[in-house]
Amino acid sequence: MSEFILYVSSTANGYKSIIPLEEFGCDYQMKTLDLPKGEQYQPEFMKISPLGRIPVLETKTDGSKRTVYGSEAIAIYLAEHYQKYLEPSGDVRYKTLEMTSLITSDLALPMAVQFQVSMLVEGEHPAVIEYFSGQATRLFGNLNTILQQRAYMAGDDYTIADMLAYPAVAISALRIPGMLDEMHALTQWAEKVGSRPAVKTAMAQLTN
Ligand SMILES: N[C@@H](CCC(=O)N[C@@H](CS)C(=O)NCC(=O)O)C(=O)O
Repeated sequence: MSEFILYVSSTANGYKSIIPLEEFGCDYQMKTLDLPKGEQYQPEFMKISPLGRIPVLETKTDGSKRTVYGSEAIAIYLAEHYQKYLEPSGDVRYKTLEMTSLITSDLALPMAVQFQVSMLVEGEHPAVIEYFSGQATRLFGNLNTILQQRAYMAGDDYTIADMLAYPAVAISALRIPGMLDEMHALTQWAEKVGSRPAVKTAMAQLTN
């Protein structure tokens, strides 16, 4: 039996958990949920996912069964378990946590609203889509500015913040055509992160 089970779907938030599992060399198994069918609201899944959402990581590595919901919490859990890619204390630790939170909340919000209003809400809502696309463009632009000043999201070294940011740039950002065209630091960072063997393996999952 695998050490970890990841309940996941083929979405940017799903890949935000597959990348850390690959980077830490975990022995894991994936259980995919069909979100349009509503499998995430099954009572059994709701017991381990407080909002009925993916991703959820399940493990018995620490003795008793543990479940962790959410890409940020999963990345922090794995980083602390393997003691890698998140400093145990000090400035870089808190810069890493600042960036993981920013990426999974501030940046994820306009992309999620933009997706839901274009794909899930009935009718045409151009003003809402334009507003949230503008918000996303501003925040991705802020990431670009940050990466003009440092090699990785939290400083000189690759951390869990880069693992969480990559799917936002490689998947979510593409929904706004041309947005990244002038964001050279961000696109160069994405090429560097995307060429990591673990990231390549992670991004090749769930494609069938
Ligand atoms: N903050 C969470 C967000 C997770 C999330 O939005 N999951 C979505 C898929 S990308 C979901 O499961 N939606 C199903 C639903 O709400 O019914 C994270 O970063 O992992």
